[in-house]
Amino acid sequence: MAKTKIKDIIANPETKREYFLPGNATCQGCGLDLALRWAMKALGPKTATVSPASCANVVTGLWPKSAPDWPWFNMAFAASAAAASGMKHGLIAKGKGDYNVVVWAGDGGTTDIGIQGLSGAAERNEDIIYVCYDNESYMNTGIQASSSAPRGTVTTTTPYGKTKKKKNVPMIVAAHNVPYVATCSVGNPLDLYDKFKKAKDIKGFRYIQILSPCPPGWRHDGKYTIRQAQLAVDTGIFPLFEIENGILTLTGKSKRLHDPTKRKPIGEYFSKQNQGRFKLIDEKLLEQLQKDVDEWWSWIVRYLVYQENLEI
Ligand SMILES: Cc1ncc(C[n+]2csc(CCOP(=O)(O)OP(=O)(O)O)c2C)c(N)n1
Ligand code: SF4
Repeated sequence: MAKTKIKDIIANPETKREYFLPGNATCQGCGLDLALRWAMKALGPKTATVSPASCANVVTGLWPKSAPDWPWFNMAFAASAAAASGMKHGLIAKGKGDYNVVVWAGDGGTTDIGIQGLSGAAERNEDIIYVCYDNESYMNTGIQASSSAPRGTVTTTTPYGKTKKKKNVPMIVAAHNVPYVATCSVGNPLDLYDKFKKAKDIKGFRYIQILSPCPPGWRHDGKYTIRQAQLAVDTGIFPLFEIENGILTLTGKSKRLHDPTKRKPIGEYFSKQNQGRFKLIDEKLLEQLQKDVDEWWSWIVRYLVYQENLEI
C-alpha cells in the first residue's frame, strides 16, 4: 500500500473533513483528540463507535452538541468488546454490515478492566476494530496507574513510582492469532492513518494501540504532546509495527530500530524535565527501564528471526 502524504489528505474532501469536531472538551494538547481525529479520517462516516468509561466518553459531550459526527455509544467499562460484537451482528442483520464497528477505549478500559471482553472477542474473531488509545493511566478519574503505565510512573495510586513494568497488550492480542494487530503514535499521524486505512479493509478482529500523551497526566506542557509521542518511538520505547496474519513488519522510524545503536537514549524520554510523571527516576530505575525496552524488542526480534527462517 502506497504511503499517504499530507497533500493526499488535503486534496480529498472525505479526508479533509473533520469527524471529531473541534470545540470539544479535551484538554489542550490531548493525544486522544489527535488519535480520534486521524483514525476517523481513515475510517470515514460509515463507522459506529463503542466507548467504555474514559476521558473519550466524557469529552465527547452531550447530544445535540456532541463532538463525534458519527454514531457513538457509551458503554459500561468491561463490556465494550462484547457490545461492539453484538452491534456488528445487529448491523449485519439489518443489512448494514459495511459499517466499521470500533471500540474506542483507554488503556485502563483495555489492559485491565476490558481485557476479558477483548480476549473473548479476539478468540471469536469478531469483525470489529478494537482501539486502545494509550495514555498509560486512568486519566479521567484523576490519574491512577493502569497496567499500561511504565515502571517509575508517579500517579495518585503510585506516589513513589510504579514498580511493575508496562503490560505488553499488543503481543497478548497477537497471541490470539487475529488478522491484524498494530501500534501507532499520535506523533506519526500518517503512519496511524495508513494503519487504520488498512485495518478498515481487513475482515475479522483487528487491534490497534495508539500512544496518546496526556499533558495533565504526564505532567508536560500541551505544546510538547507531539514531541513526547515521537520521542517514545525514536528511543525504541514504543515500537511501531503491524502484525498481519502473523507476519510482523516494523513501520516508519521503527524500521531500523531493532538495531539498538540507532535509537535515541531512553533518558531523554524518562526525565523529570521532559515529563513530570517521571520525577523520581534515578540511574538504577533507568537501567531497569532499559531492560524493559530491550525485552520489548526481544519479542519483536524473535518474531522477525522466526519469519526469516520460515522464508528459507
Ligand atoms: C465500573 C466502573 N468503575 C469505575 C468507573 C470510573 N471511571 C470512569 S472513567 C475512569 C478512568 C478510565 O481510564 P482509561 O480507560 O485509562 O481512560 P482515560 O480516562 O485515561 O481516557 C474510571 C476509573 C466507572 N465509570 N465504572
Ligand atoms: S485528561 Fe488527558 S486524556 Fe483526558 S482529555 Fe485531558 S489530556 Fe486528554
